[in-house]
Amino acid sequence: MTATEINFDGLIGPTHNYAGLSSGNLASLGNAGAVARPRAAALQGLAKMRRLMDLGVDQGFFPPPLRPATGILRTVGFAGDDAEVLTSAAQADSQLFRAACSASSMWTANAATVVAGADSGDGRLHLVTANLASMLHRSVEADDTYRLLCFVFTDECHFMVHGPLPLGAHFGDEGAANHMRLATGHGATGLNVFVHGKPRGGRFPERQALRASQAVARLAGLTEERAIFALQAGEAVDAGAFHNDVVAVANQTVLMTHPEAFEKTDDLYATIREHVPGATIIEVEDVSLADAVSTYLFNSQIVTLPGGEMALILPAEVRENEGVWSALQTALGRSGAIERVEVVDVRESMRNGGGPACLRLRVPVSPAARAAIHPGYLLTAKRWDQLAALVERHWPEAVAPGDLLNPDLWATAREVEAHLKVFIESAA
Ligand code: SUG
Repeated sequence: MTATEINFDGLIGPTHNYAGLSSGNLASLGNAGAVARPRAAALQGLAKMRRLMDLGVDQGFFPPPLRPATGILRTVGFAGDDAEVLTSAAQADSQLFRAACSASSMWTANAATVVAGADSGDGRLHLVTANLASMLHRSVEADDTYRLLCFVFTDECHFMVHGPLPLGAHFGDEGAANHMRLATGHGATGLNVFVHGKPRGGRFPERQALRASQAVARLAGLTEERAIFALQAGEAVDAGAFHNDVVAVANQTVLMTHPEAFEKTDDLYATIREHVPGATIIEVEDVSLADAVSTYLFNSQIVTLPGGEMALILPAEVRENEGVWSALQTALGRSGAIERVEVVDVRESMRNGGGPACLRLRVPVSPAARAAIHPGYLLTAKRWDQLAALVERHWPEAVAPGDLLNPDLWATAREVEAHLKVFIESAA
């Protein structure tokens, strides 16, 4: 089967802010209370999308759900009109209120786990919505995400969209951030590597439950030879790798990883080599876990370009750390598998612990499946220009913590939602 990959990036919403909501995410905690720049953030994200489009890679986007999310606040007993709900929630429980304001849906690597049609039990692409149960603000995303995915991927001949797993943290599921697919091509059958944590008394929460990964594999109909489950190294989680994509990234036959990313590294490498012909494992040596986390070297995207060569899309923080940059050059030079390196600036997202790879959900599709995707969520150069113009015109320049209580920001968010609806419908 021929297939290509579409990256669906989360468009960063107008309430982007630094609320310090994610335990175990050092950037989120370190920048709590700082002033955020939603317009710059969204434009940085869009510039990354455009860079990929200019490289010939297919690009889509997911709009931000409306925030603050009054629905969740009503569910837990706040009443009145929207302004009353928000004001009383802010007074009664400021953390819950900030959770309802978060623009965290931007990190679409956590929206769902995507299982390719070439691997699934029924030949369709499966998307299992992530429940994001371990962080309050992220769990708010799941229902909106499910609705969105059903809308974008409606055609049941090609797609099967699953709702979020039930039972909360017992089935904590963080989506594609803990899933890697290795295969000789996007359309070839591959090996799905599900990386998970386990409660072991470390410093930080371990967000992905093994049971959740097993459930995702089961729902997608993956057979035993198509799925492997690997435990994340406890040291990596303690160093701030709250998702596997902070310490490892894969594309087709290439796995680029920190040597201390996994608990049973040798077993994992052996399984990959056994199942994926021509597998290349690039261990980047001489980078501490602390530097991997602060630069997000492994939160880069590896993409296949139309000519077949691979490119690495890196955050600017990697280029600025001489030691990490030179370790990367050595590793890339040794393997020869990745021909091109592109540096992108996504600093506003990075300051909340989200690098280039966090901002995108990978969707491998056949030409027929691609044609069945709602066109409003796919980008062309012209539609990218229109989207960037909307951001320039409507997104606030700055959001400080106190601004989350300002009704003007809530009104701006509603206007943005209405403009995006029109933009999406205009493509249909
Ligand atoms: O879940 N940060 C996100 C970052 C997600 C990164 N995603 C991947 N690694 N795939 C998180 O921790 C911070 C929000 C705040 O503190 O305001 C936040 O949610």
